[in-house]
Amino acid sequence: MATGFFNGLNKVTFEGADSTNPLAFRHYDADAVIMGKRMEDHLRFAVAWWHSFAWEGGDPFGSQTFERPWHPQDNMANARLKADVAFEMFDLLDVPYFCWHDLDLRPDQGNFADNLATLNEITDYIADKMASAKAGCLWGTANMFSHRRWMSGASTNPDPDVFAFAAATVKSNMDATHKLGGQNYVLWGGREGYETLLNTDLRQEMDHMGRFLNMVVDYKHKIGFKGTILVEPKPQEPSKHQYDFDAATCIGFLRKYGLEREVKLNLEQGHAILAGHSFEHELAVAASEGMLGSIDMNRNDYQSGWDTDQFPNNVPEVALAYYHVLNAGGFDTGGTNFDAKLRRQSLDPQDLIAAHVGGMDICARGLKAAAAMIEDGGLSDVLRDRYAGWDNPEAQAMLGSDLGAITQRVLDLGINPAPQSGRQEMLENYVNRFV
Ligand code: XUL
Ligand code: CO
Repeated sequence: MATGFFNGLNKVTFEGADSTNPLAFRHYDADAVIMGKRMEDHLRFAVAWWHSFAWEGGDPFGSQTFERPWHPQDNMANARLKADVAFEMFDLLDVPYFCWHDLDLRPDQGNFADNLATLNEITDYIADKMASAKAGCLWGTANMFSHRRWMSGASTNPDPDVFAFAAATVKSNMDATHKLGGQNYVLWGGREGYETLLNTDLRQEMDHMGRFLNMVVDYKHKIGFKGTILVEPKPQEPSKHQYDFDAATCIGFLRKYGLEREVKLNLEQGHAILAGHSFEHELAVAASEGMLGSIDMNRNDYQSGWDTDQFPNNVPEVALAYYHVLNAGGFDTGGTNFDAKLRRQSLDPQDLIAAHVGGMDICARGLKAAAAMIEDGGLSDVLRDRYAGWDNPEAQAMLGSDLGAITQRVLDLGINPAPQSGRQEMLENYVNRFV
């Protein structure tokens, strides 16, 4: 039976670029083929359960602004109602995926046995709904940052009992993700870091985190989970310093603990900005190591210095992001999860739909621009020409040589390099032709 939450709203359809309907797609045409693949299969959109259904509109200065029929979120009846509404929204948007934390689906029960029982109960309920729905699970994860038990970390907690609680929690969430046919399992370490080094043994905490992640990978193989294990870099917030600072830091960590072939990265636009990078930097770093797994698409405020999780709306940024995704071969098990929330004044059900429609359309525009740049080949030509000197066998031979022999070569040939223009403005103008 319909909940009536989205009463009066119809399934969103593609109406083309000239449409003025605010609740229609103007660019996202799921079946349109781009570079040999349907748009839906390129973008693999997912709705985030936490921002769309669990977040109540609070900020540091005020609490809840949203009033939803599934409030208060402290009982299983309302958890089921929330799931009913979620699936109505997935259907209205025709999205192929959703993502969740255990805590978004049902309230924390205060002890592990009841957490396990209620997680199984709500994910059975969701599995039933999935049987007659299009939307599948892109990824699941455990919220190991909200409850006070996690305040000093989960796998990095100085208290071994918290490590144990974290291990049991991740196991139960991997089981639930597997049951729902999840394509990936994510670990974001919001409290895996520190507030002050005065009370922190950084080396021991990182060793425990590395050991923990190895147990996660072992368990994935034990249960035959075919999805990808993903870690999600973010430099700070909620911890002052988080160990998974950025893509490069995570890659070094994964190599140190022998996980570089088992774990990939879930990269988020806003987290890149917080780390002082651009999103395309993070994507390019991960792709260069074959570790680009999935993306959390959103937009960060460039002034606030905080994680604002806004819906994306900047075509040039999004186009460059998908340029790197496409160059890396596109998504395999990954996808585009909207880790984005409404502004707290956007109270109405239709704001939820409009936010996703806009986000999906921006991503579609970005994807089309990225594909056009790749098909045109202008940027790859520039790279080829810029590094062409290295095609020379004598240049290649230097890489197997040594400093003394290279010095002799500089003297013998009188090598004196002539600087070449990097042509940055011309390249920026080139990109603007496509966005
Ligand atoms: C927090 C964040 C998380 C992860 C999943 O900044 O991005 O929602 O995506 O735990
Ligand atoms: Co995220």
